[in-house]
Amino acid sequence: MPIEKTLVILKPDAVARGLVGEITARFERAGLRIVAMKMLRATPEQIERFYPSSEEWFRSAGSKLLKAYQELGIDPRKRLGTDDPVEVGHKIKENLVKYMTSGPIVVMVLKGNRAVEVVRKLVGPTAPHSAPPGTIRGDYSVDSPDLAAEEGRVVYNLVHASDSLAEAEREIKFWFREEEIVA
Ligand code: IDP
Ligand code: MG
Repeated sequence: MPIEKTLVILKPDAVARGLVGEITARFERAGLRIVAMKMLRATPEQIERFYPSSEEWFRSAGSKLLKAYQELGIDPRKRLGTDDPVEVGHKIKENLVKYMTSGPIVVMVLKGNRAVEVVRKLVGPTAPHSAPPGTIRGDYSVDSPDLAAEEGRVVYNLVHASDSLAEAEREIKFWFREEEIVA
């Protein structure tokens, strides 16, 4: 069945900038249906459990940041106290928790043909500075990993969207009870 459900989170920067309506309208305009939606203030524990905690995720996230630091000429041991990719990955997760709990968020389930892929396409790639025009991240932000690294935070990129159908199923269950999703 190509009809899928996917999870979208409007992150604290999207809410703070008053972009909830505009971003949501883009999904609706493309033909996706909202089947669940709520605003909440996430706890650090929730965000900690929501994002992956595998060694593989820590290593990959840490390696990406170490590369950005190297290009900027920043010494990761001075800035983060370590240059071990896995330990750096843990620091990124801490910063992700700080970002995602810094203000209210809007969590929603979108339904439609190939919803997972279509939503990722509308959202655009992780780093807003290189996200193409027409995507949400490209149209509403100029943030980049190097600027974020310099300021000791994660990239502010407005939106979370599930990356695969399996991830979407887990993430929808994480935020919504079955009876909160309309048929
Ligand atoms: P995604 O949101 O595009 O799926 P993920 O790799 O799942 O990206 O990372 C989760 C979030 O962590 C990103 O949306 C972004 O806020 C932050 N992040 C990921 N990679 C980096 C990075 O290299 N530098 C800074 N922040 C990052
Ligand atoms: Mg992701």
